[in-house]
This record gives sequence, C-alpha cells and structure tokens, in this order.
Amino acid sequence: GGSQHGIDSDSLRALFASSMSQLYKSEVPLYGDLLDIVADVNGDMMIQHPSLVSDDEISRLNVERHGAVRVGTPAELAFLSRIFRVLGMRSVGYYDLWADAGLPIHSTAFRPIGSTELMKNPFRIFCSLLRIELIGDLETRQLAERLLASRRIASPRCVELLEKLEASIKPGEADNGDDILRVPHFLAVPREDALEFIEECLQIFKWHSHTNVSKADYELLKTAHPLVADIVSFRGPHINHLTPRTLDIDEVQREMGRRGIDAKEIVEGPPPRINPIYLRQTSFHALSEQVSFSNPFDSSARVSGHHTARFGEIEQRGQALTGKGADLYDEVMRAVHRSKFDLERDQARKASSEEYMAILRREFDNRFTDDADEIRRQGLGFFRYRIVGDARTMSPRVSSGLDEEGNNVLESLIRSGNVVAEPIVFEDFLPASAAGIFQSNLKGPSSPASSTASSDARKAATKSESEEAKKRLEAAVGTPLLDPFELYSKQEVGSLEAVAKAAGLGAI
Ligand code: OOG
Ligand code: NI
Repeated sequence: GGSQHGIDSDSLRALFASSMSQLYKSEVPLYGDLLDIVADVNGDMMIQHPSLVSDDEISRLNVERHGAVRVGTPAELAFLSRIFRVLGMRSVGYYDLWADAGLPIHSTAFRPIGSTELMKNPFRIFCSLLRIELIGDLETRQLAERLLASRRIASPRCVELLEKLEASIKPGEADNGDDILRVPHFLAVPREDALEFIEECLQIFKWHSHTNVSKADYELLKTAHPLVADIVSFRGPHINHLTPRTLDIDEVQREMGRRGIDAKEIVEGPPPRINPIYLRQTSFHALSEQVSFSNPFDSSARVSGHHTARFGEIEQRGQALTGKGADLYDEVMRAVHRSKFDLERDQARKASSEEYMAILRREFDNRFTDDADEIRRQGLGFFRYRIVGDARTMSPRVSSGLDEEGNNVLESLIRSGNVVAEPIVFEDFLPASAAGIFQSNLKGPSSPASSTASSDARKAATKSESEEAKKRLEAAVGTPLLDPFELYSKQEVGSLEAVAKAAGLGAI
C-alpha cells in the first residue's frame, strides 16, 4: 500500500546513508568497531558537557557520515551527480588535489545545503574524478582509457529508475526565492520504486574482489599511480571509506591505540580547542584485501593478489570559517610548517608527532583566538542567530535609546541575553587534510606511492590551469560547483533576518 504517496528526498538520502553504512560494515568489519568507539565517546562527551551540542546536532550526530568514491570518466561523474541530486545533494566546492598534492584527480563534495535538510540528514560524499590526461605513459593511459570505456557502473534498471525519479521531482519552495538553494524535495513515485532505486545504487558502490584486469596490467596502472589502479581496475567506484563524526577525536585516537588499530599518526587539521573550528580528521590505514585478476592465458582461471584502498576515518567538526577566518587559518598553518621545518633543520631529524602537535597548539594559541565572542567580533567564523524567549517583550527595550546602526542593536541584544549566536558547523572538507588522508592510505606495504609527473611540472601548473580544470569538472557534474562560503553566509544572513523580523526591528 501507499504506492501513490512517494517519498521526500531527505528521507531517501537518510535511507541511502544508513544502507551504505550497513554495506560498509559488512564489507569492512573494522569500520563497525570505529562506530562503536565513536558512539561510546560521543555518549560520554554529551553527559560530561551537556551544552556542547545544540538540539539539532544531538538529533543528527549519531547518523552523521561522509563517504568517498572515485570515478574514472566525466560520464560516470555525470551519472553519480544525477543520483545525488534526487537524494537532495548538491555539488559544493572544488578540490584541486593535483595542484595541492600531486594526485591525478580533482574533486567536489555532494551534500545537502539547506539548514533543514542538513539537520534531517547531512550525508556527504567526497567525489573524485580521475584526470586521465595526467598519466604520462602512453601505453598505460590507453590501457586505462580502454578499461574505462568498456565498463558500465550502473545496471540498466538503475538507469531506468533514476529517470523515473527525476521525472517525478516536485521542486520545493526555494528558500529566499534563491535558485541555488532549490533542491528536489519530493519524489512522486511509488515507494517501492524508490526503495529499489536505493538497492540498485548500493550495487554501484559495493566492493568487487574480481578485477577486470590481468595482474600485469594492474601493476602497470599502479606504477602510474596507485589511485589509477584503484579507479580503473574494478567494475565500479567502490566506496573507499565512511566517516562517523565524533565530539572528541583525540579520545577516539587514543582508544584506537588501546585496541591495537593501525591508526594514522597525526590528526589532520587544527589543534584541539575549546571552540572547535573547521575539521579534524584521522583514519586507520587502508587494509590489504584479497582480489583476483583475470588470467590472460586461461580465461577460466583467476590469479590471486592484493589491493590496498579501503580504510576507516573519524572526524570532529567545528565552526565554519569566513573568508577572513580561512585566510587566518592558512596563515597560521604556514607558520606551523615553518616552525616544523626550523625544528627539523635544527635537530637534524624529523619532528615526532608530539613535537608537531606542540607546534600546532602553540601557533594557534598565539594567533587564532579561542574565544567564541572574539571569533564573532573579529568576523572569523559564521554564526546562526536565534532569539531566546519572547521576542515581543524584548523589542520595546531594544528600540529605546539605542544607536540606529544595525550591529549595535545586535550586540546589545546579545549582551542582554535576548539573542544567542551559535557557531554554524563546517559541512565541507579541507584540501590539505584530504591530501593527507589520501597519501597516508596510498602507501600500502607493497605499493610505494609513485608520482605521475615530476613535482616541478606540477608546481608550474598555474592558477588559470586550475580554473580550466575546475570548469571541466563542473561540466561533468552538470550543475555549478557551489561556493561553500556563500552557503554559510546565506545561513547567517537568513538567521539575522529572522531575528530582526521576530523582534519587530528593521534590518539588523
Ligand atoms: C577521499 C579522501 C578525502 C576527506 O575526508 O578529506 C576525504 C578519498 O580517499 O577518496 O575523504
Ligand atoms: Ni574522508
């Protein structure tokens, strides 16, 4: 029954996210262990610090995940982009991992963008596209092209269902009448079609231990770059990690150690802070998994081997930074790298992870205020403003004897406790951390990461080349890569307008 009722895209996304999580847990049991650790730590943190998370966060925290996939061609990306769109996810941001880290890919993140949608289920996918033109060796490049040209990542039924869902989209009311926030809200298809669609999508992202290539070809692809082998050798873009969100990443890191899980040495991103900013991430190293290669001499026999790509990651999310905050962050990070470089030169050995963490803490302590109110006054982070209590009883007091200038009204409302400013959570990714996560997982025991082109050639890549690459990724995605800063700013401005309206003020 209920066939005619359809389903909203937020619910379908929530179902997709939990189904993916189930799938990955069955494929990588260590990911299940991570979920257990994170749930324990989050529970303890909420008890110890009840005001640490907002109501919205409590409701989304334990289902919150991000995942990552890597595709081989613009057509594959275009197809995934359509899938994510019916799930209410839009492409946000551009990550040039070639310019940043010498990896032969570039990426965007698909995620919900409205506050309500984010609260219902914030599932995000970091999606990378191979830049096949960066494979220097002609023979390897042609091999990769051949393999990619001959594969279909989705079943005909998946394509059919996707078309049906797309045709049924009833766009919701656009927030603020602004078109970029327009996402599908309701899919007027029979419920069973929507559920079958999710099943078909899972088939795209599941692991296939049978590869399409011979061992020799696999080795050739891996010599170009381990990422090339991972992207090209399989039937489709297996999900390579899923990441739960924790409230205390340092505790999760320690617990991984206690359980003997092979974790990355350093937590990427900013140091621990009272007012967390951006994103801190760590992971356990990619597992070496049994795969089988085709046998060019006997098509009925398979050749066994290993592939290293899939891992588990944990993240702690903090406040989204404004352009000014992001610039300051980058400046502090540069100072961190300079200090680390100086230390390593002076003591003629690599800095330990403790030494690195000490530098990180020191530079942030010195240069990036950890006071929420200061962050707000200096315009370093985005906030959501909310009226506490009854707006009608406060507006007469506000309008008496106050400066006409908007900010002052707001400041006095905050000081009097009538308005609170809550940090807006960072929903995106950090290029440097993404690079660090990629790199720490490419060095499997038998697979030293080898560069696709010399780093000199890469450094010569200009800003305009990066712009060009971005346009090509955008063309494949089929919709604009949205600017994360603009999205956070819209949330902040929207909340201020709501405060002004409720309090009967003019513009704040
Ligand atoms: C994506 C790595 C980046 C993150 O959290 O920054 C990432 C990948 O390994 O495909 O997921
Ligand atoms: Ni990740």
